[in-house]
Amino acid sequence: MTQAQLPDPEQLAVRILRRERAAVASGLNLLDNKLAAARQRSAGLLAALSGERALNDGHLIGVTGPPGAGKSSLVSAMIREWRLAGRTVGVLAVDPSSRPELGGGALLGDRIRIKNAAYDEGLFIRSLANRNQLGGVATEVWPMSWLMLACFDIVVVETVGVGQTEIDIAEIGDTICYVAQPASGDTIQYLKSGIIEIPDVFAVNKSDLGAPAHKTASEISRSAPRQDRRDDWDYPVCLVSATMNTGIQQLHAHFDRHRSFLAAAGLLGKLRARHQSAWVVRVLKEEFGTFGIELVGGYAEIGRRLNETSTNQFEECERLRQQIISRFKSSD
Ligand SMILES: Nc1nc2c(ncn2[C@@H]2O[C@H](COP(=O)(O)OP(=O)(O)OP(=O)(O)O)[C@@H](O)[C@H]2O)c(=O)[nH]1
Ligand SMILES: [Mg+2]
Repeated sequence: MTQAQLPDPEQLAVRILRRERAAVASGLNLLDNKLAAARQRSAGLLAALSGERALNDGHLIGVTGPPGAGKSSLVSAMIREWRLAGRTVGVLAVDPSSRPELGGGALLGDRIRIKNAAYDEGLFIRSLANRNQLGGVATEVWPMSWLMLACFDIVVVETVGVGQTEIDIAEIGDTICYVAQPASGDTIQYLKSGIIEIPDVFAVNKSDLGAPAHKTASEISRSAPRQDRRDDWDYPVCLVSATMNTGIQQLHAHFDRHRSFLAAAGLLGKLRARHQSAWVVRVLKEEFGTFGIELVGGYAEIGRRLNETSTNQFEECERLRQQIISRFKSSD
């Protein structure tokens, strides 16, 4: 794509804020484009979308958990409920299952179940297959979430797995929901060994299975409080069934309550700013390594520049990239 074919960031931002489907899709494609000219425009687009709204509105929810726990099924049940309540929803499915027995992707199955997905103006789903880089969530997921946050009430990022992916998703979402599989001791083991940080909300799915689900829920309730509490949040454990469509409203009430908790404690803006800085550092480190970071004065200097309130962090990131590149060149 030549520079002339790339969309104008200001115009695109206006259309994205109006939630025009084609504009949202084209914005996401732009953020996914790694060419130099596209990077500049991406930064411009994100800056145009980052206003007060992006810092304080919307709700970015990370849904994670082991393979097969029912994350995709649960996300589709949640979508139905949110849409019934008149809330708009954007979804980024980072690692939709490509298990062949599911016909090439659980999300595709969900799309069939959500029959009106393509016609529903209040719903946008983008799947990002194979974006679990080195076991972590790819860097483009944060700017993509940010774009969606500018135009949808709720943005869900679904990722599979525990370990690195779980840590990464914790650096993206305002609220992290961990979907647990009944009768699997994994969650408890991960919690006890500190492999996973405590998610904000636990959803024990498949409650229709009865006793195993109840047992897992009470085991998690007993284990979670052993962790060091970071704050006054109560880390609820919620029994749900994606297929029977039960417990979804309660789960949503916990999400809303967590968001209110963050906002009332003045933590929401801080959390997002922290996630944004972590992303900038990660992008620069991934591209240039520690040597590149040193070329612009090291982590402390980058942190200082990002904290200057007058700068937009996406644009500052692009300026830092350019500086590193030119210093690399002059050190030849
Ligand atoms: N009994 C029961 N089965 C469920 C429920 N939710 C999902 N399942 C089943 O569990 C399996 C996995 O569901 P998915 O939604 O694909 O799970 P996932 O966590 O997204 O899986 P991956 O994307 O592969 O990690 C499917 O066979 C679903 O039909 C539930 O509430 N009850
Ligand atoms: Mg899935």
